[in-house]
Amino acid sequence: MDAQREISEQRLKYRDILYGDDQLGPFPTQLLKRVPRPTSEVVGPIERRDPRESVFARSARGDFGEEIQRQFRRMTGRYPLGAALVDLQRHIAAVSTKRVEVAPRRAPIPRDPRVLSRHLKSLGYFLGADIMAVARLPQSAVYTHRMNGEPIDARLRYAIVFVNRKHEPTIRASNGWEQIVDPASFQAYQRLALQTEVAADYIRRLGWAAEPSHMYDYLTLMPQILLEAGIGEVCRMGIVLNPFLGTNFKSACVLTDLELETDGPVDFGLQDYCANCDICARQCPAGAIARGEQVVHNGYRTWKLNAEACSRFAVLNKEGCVCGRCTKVCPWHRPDSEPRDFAGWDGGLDTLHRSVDAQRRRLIENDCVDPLERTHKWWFELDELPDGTLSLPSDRNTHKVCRRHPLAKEPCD
Ligand code: B12
Ligand code: SF4
Ligand code: SF4
Repeated sequence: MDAQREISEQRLKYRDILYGDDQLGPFPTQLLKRVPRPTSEVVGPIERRDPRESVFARSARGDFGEEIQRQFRRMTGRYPLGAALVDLQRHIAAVSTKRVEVAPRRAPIPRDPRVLSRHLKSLGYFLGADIMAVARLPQSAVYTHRMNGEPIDARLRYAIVFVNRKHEPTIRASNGWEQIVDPASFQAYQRLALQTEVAADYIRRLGWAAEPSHMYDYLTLMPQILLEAGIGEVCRMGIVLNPFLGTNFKSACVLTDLELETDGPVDFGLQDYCANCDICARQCPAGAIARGEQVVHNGYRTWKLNAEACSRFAVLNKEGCVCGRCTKVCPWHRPDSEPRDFAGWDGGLDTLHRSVDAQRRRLIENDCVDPLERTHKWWFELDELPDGTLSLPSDRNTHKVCRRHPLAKEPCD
């Protein structure tokens, strides 16, 4: 059978899902308003970054002193569930070093970029992702080096983006800075690593170059890619907020030179929303989130996070493991954001903003304490000591943090 006839036959076979417009994943991302450029203004060249200069790498290196270095090294493993997740990480890292070669001959599949994008997004949903999107890869989002010092060549043109929600009932039941927070992130990171490793392996078998970029081997800085792929807009926290998930997600991507259709950036009015809201900034126990206006940083306008203050709190917090209080209290993180809540949604921003405003009122009325906190808490509070002994957590922060007003000197409850 000649290649052309084979492709026409495939077109007949897959016409419904791959050639149509049906929604592919659980959320109606196809209804979001697409715009030519991200809503974050770029005013100058964006320099590529080196992950070895991030606050995490610097904490591990000891740039912020011995205490931070020591606490950073045992951060996630201080809690037995975190330690179990860290154990699995070694196996995932071993998988990620074993990459198959790109097949010498390209597979007899349609070459239509739209069909291929729909195919690869469907693959992502099959592997368990919550949202999939495709972006033209901004070269400035590719790190200069891997963590091991190897220089990265930024030649691949597309990024297939994988988004995994952090386990919603758990995040809802936590106050944002307790022991479960980092395990909730690690659980999402591990799923993402497996999804992107499998997808990249598959694309190589089809005959195209593909490189996964995930927590165990980042090639890219994710937020700019998330913006270009239309996963969301940059919020006051300085990271990307998705209209369905808020910031309660983790992400990874597969870089490829397979010609794909891209999704494009979105605008759902977040720049104005965040300009008139500062709940995350007021609720950040480290005072790390900007309360004022956007500033220019590395060639773009953004609300600049005090990364050192955030990381310091996350590492030294004795009453929890890392922190995600900002994610937890943002009104875009709301109870009516399950896929079923968007079943009849027509893409109208009024409906979307009404549900966010309702959550904002609930938060303000309850002083940002979710009624489900405590009642839905399923995890045990335990500390794992370096010799493996488990004990009830006894360490306390030097000043007890108030759950309602984290920046206050004394707790009110
Ligand atoms: C190091 C790191 C941190 C550090 C330092 C971050 C920093 N700003 O320097 C600390 C400890 C503070 C941190 C905290 C958190 N992080 Co973090 N972090 C990372 C990591 C591993 C590397 C980022 C990095 O290299 N930063 C150093 C330099 C490059 O930072 P920067 O120049 O200031 O750029 C920052 C922003 O301006 C923005 N950005 C970058 N380029 C561009 C370009 C444009 C045009 C714009 C508008 C913005 C933008 O992204 C950077 C975010 O760190 C990334 C993973 C990744 N590969 O992207 C996750 C990542 C950014 N973190 C993430 C999350 C969710 C968190 C937390 C909520 C923790 C949690 N519990 O889950 C908090 C949120 C804090 C906050 N309000 O932002 C997610 C964000 C996803 C999203 N929604 O966009 C990421 C992408 C992880 C992932 N795989 O999904 N993190
Ligand atoms: S993760 Fe915690 S410390 Fe960091 S910015 Fe968010 S609320 Fe603040
Ligand atoms: S809490 Fe308010 S200011 Fe902060 S990211 Fe959410 S909407 Fe924006």
